[in-house]
Amino acid sequence: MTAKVSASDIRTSFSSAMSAMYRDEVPAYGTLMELVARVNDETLTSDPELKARLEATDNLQRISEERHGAIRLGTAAELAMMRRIFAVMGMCPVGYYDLSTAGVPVHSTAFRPVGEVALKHNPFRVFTSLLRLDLIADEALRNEAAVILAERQIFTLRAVELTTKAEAESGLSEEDAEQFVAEVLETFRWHDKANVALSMYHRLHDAHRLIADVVSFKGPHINHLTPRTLDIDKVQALMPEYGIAPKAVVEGPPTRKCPILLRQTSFKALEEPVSFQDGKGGWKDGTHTARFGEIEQRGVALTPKGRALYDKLLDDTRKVVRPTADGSNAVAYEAALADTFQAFPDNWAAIRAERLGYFSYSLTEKAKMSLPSGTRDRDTLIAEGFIRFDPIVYEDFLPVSAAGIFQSNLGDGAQQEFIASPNQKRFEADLGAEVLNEFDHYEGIEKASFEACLKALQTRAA
Ligand code: OOG
Ligand code: NI
Repeated sequence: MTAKVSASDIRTSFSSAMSAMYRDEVPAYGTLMELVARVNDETLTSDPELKARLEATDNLQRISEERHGAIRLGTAAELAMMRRIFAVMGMCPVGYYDLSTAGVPVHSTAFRPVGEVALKHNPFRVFTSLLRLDLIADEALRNEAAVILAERQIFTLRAVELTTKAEAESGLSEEDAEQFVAEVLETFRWHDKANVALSMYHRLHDAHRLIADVVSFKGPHINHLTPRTLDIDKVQALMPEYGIAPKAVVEGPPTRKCPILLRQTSFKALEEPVSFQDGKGGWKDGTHTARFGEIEQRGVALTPKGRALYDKLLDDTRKVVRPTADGSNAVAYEAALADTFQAFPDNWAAIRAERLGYFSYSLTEKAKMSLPSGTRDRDTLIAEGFIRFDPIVYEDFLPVSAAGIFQSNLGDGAQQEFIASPNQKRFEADLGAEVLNEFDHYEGIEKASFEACLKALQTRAA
């Protein structure tokens, strides 16, 4: 039997192949990567404490390679197959996001690695949405769209074969893994020839721009790829200097000393030439706007209590000022956000003491030289300097932010109302699996880290 490549190694190859392809397809993504690398270097140089913490927790390495992408799928069968493909790369569906409330006719999950080891190896994630034709009022159009989607095949035959083989043999050989990456990449490729006629495209587009984006093409082109920055305000400020126009406001929490959850900003989608079918076997020129750039800064994962506080403060802010698409009230929004979030403690000790965030525990240098006096109490061990705590990175997404990212790329006048109709059960039936609850996952990591500390102390005491 030939040796198998680990799922994490396949994921790493895939993530870098995807990055190379997107850089080729969307040059502004390459520019953004350069800018992010520069800002990250500068941030680490000017903040030795941050650098030391990232090194101590083995998290420094992953940051320059870290990114997430997003795709939008059309059918349940596509979603189910996508799940099997991501599983070969060690990526599981985590979380359920209902975006109908925000005027986007999709619901989503994030495929990502779980567990500390896999995350440190490579935390590549793909925010994956499924189009909800059930939210489209026009029944005739709904049926036509369903027919078009049912006919397309977004996966290569070989990608499906290799996935089946990986499932049967619990992994892939090096040669198969290499081919698997190349074949799966095809699904994410941009197609400049549409699947439909221009008139159909316009009808879909009039129903909702997102429907046109999903139904008109042969495959679910990757629509953005997002590097992680250590200072999003700096990148946002420098973007114009690099010839990139950022969206008006950064999504998520305000600037803080201790970052929480996730902050994101993006640049507007590009209008790209596309050929549409003319119904006579030829092509007709048109354009489509879908692909954009985004950056993110990640902070501590919040407990349900912390998340409830975050949601409340964001909601309170938006009652005062709701950011408009044209950015005309950006300054007022940022001021209101900063003001409201005064209520969220901004030092790690308080965030931990109030059980607002998740932390991982590890032994200090002191604990390696001397032993505590038998106590197993966490707070005492921390107070006496035997155990240190570090924030656990939030690895997921935020529905309000995701909606803001979607909206900033839907263009003016695209605001549309849908009846809120979260349907996680339906999504999971289509997916063919349940999505993992993110809170349970973070809690497990926190608990395991503390138990490992106790075990190490006990072993040495014995
Ligand atoms: C996905 C938007 C959500 C994020 O970072 O919140 C997202 C999409 O536009 O398909 O990627
Ligand atoms: Ni994104």
